[in-house]
Amino acid sequence: MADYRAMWKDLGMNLEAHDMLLDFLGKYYADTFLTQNERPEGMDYFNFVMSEVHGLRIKELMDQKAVGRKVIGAYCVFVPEELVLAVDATLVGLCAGADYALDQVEQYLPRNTCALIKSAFGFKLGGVCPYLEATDLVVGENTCDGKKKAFESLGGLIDNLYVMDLPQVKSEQGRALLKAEYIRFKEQIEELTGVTITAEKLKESIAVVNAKRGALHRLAKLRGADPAPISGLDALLANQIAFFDDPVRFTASVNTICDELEKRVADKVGVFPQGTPRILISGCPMAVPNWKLPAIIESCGGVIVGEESCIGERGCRNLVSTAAESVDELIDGIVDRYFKVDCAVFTPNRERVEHIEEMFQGSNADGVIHYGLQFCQPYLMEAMDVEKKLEDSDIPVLRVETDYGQEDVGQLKTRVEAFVEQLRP
Ligand code: BJ8
Repeated sequence: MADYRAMWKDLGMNLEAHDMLLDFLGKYYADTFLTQNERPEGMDYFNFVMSEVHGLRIKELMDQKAVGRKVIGAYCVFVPEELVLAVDATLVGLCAGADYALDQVEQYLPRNTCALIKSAFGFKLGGVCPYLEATDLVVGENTCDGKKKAFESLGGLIDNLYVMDLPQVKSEQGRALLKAEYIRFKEQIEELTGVTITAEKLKESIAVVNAKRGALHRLAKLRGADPAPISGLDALLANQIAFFDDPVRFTASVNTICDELEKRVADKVGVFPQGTPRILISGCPMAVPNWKLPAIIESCGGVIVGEESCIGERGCRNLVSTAAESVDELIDGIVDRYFKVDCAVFTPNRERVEHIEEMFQGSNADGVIHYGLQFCQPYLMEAMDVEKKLEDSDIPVLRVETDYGQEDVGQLKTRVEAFVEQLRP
């Protein structure tokens, strides 16, 4: 990797702590991903992206900023990339999947806060996230109670926080709130960038994001084959990278790997033997480098064939209609698309179970592992109902509650191994 230390220093990062983090990440990535068998050649691109995740990609963002392009960061899939691209800005995901500076974090957040929120604070307090430091605007959102209150505290640590209010009920009023908030956000980013969104620009950006989601869907569908042409770890990685890579380049890279996978499917080439127990993961999002559970599943004799998660199907299903002429009508299309996101913060949230069943069938899965982050009330509470309904449909389910720590790896392995065995014919 080139020397980016001057850039990181300019961003105000803690260089020593960051060196240690990159060292850990590099080793963890190599042990988890590079040791897999039969990886598609197309994964070389994603290996490269990961090797430069805090380097070249940040340099690209800094180069864009140098010519006036703004960088907007977000913690939730409800922040519409279509609007961000339409003001000639770049959207990056800020969620993190590793514990960091926990002692400092617990001076701001109670211990019983989910790891995803704690991690966001840890990366800020530890000075190790160049994405956060590169942003011109950080978008928080009122979803779960944890995030809602955490953004109040985060506002004291950064000076560019904007909070989006989001509905929790799929009613007419809920839809009206979402539309009002998207219009408020549009005005905010128009002011930030000095660019006024036109119908033409918005159509173009919708097409870019639709193409990205379309490519991820193509990838998701190919995983329905037996033998699975790509590991769950690699497919998850592509979904994770979708949150910070350049969208056009990313789409092309996913389509390239899909071409290769199509051939594999036709030739019946897989990463695991035909008949390997197939698992659908459902639940909380898994941000980089949260690979713990997927790595356990695939080292215990299972293959992951889908993620019902915001970093997965929930985040990329449904496209925005471009069959409209005015900005307002196009925004209606955006609202229609995002209003279908079945996050557990909604009540009631019946579509989610229906959707898990649909994915279970579509991916030819044999069982579902519900992944809930410790202290995540929305998903942990919803998990009980999900489990019951899936079992009523004779779908085997394993409910897992964990965090970003490694202490429970042994116990998780034992449970996952037993579940995978149960799925064998
Ligand atoms: S749309 S899932 S990205 S809110 S894990 S912080 S819910 S306590 S991440 Fe999410 Fe948007 Fe919903 Fe998706 Fe709270 Fe749970 Fe923590 Fe969570």
